[in-house]
Amino acid sequence: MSLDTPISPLFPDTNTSTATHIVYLALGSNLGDRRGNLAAALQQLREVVTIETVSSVYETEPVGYLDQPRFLNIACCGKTWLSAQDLLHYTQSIEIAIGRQRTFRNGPRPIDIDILLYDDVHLQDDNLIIPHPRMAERAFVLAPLAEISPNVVDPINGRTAQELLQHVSQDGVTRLAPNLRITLDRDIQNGTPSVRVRLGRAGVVGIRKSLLIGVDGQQQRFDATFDLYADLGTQQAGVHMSRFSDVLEEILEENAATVWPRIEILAEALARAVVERQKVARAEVHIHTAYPLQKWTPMSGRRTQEIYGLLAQAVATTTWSRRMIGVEVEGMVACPCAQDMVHSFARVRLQEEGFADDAIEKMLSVTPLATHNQRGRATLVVGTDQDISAGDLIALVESAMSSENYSLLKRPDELYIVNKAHANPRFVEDVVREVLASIVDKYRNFDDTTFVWIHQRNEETIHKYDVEAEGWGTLGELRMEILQNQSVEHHTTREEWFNAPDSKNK
Ligand code: PH2
Ligand code: MG
Ligand code: MG
Repeated sequence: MSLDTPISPLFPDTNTSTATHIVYLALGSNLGDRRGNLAAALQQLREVVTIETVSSVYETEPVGYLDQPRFLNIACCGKTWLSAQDLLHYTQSIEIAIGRQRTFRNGPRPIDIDILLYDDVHLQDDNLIIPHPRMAERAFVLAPLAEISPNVVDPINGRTAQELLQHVSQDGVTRLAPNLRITLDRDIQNGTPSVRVRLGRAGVVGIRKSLLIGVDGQQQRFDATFDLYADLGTQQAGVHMSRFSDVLEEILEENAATVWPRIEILAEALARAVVERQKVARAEVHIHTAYPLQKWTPMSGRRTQEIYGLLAQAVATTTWSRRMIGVEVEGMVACPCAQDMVHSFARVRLQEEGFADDAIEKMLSVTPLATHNQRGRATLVVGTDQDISAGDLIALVESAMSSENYSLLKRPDELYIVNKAHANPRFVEDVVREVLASIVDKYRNFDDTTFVWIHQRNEETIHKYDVEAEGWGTLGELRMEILQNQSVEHHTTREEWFNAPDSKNK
């Protein structure tokens, strides 16, 4: 593909840039669900033809063999990369898939797909003649064709579709509808609910998409999960659930040429688009994805892929929007309390064994002392307009643990991290405090309104329960406590931060 060909972040392998042949097709159906059959045929054609225009739907009296139901006929045009013969084979496979039994010429059929024109090719193969040999005499072909392309020329006789149409009788050909959809007379979601009360969040959760994120040369494919919510006022029965996926599809496609640089910017754009499309006062979007990083094991220097979590959250209203970026990190945490008891116990035992006090102190200072260990799971979220590196956040959380952990460890690596963890015992609260202090230290130039939330759960080994600690606030509040030593009674919560446009850090 040439460099200036936009590569879709959603569909990087589509053939659209090689679809160069212009084709005109006629479709007809007079058995079963005629609209459904035509729609199914178009849907399958889209696999090989970039369909550009589809005509209105015409209801037509049968031509040729008369004792059969009326047809629905449409015409469409588009571009394909297939040869005429390959396209014929493909249309025949669609006809079979949609249930056409070979009956007799001009007989009834659930679907018939005819190639009318292929570039300005003249073709006289045994199985395929282009232009379609009977198109010039058939109003059920010419009416829809002239509608979408009045000036397209039949290369045999040099006449346009419009001219050809004027030379045939249009009796028995009626334009039925602008498209295959039937008009739905009600829109339940737009109705008023019987209980009038605001619902803060209604939406779709767990939409999955594989997409490219990153700047030039640093793009990475992510399998992301999206949750999209709208704030539902008192007057509307329901959100339009399908519009959420529409918005997602559109936003991702709209930026086909650029690729989203950062996941939280995508979340913010989605939240804005939901507000607009759902016509609501407020929308919220969450994105979650695994985030693989390449690491080296500490002693053996082996390459290992470690999986972290990457998340983004955004809120938008009609006038403002803001976003957060977050990471999920696992690490190893060694308990300082049990280690201290082991320390006292070891001193007593060494005394009982007759060692001198100064020898005991020396031994205790060089020997790693046992304690119970847990696997800590941290989530850190930062709300800011600044460009912030997820890798930095991961490193910051990882170094707040007693030790990082790895999916690949050779024996010398194991010894290294066990020693490292036992030299850095931490309570779950210590890890959380350490993260807050590191954030304050690292992001000195960030505005006071920057938001931080850190949560850690330790999966305890000596208990049947887990332990948790959580801290949050604006950088302003955290700085007051950590740097100024002044206690701040109330720390801004995530909800408050997402609802306070006045403190928005612009
Ligand atoms: N197709 C035929 C024969 N006759 N008549 C109408 N009205 N519409 C058709 O699509 C049609 C037909 C053979 O393919
Ligand atoms: Mg036909
Ligand atoms: Mg046919």
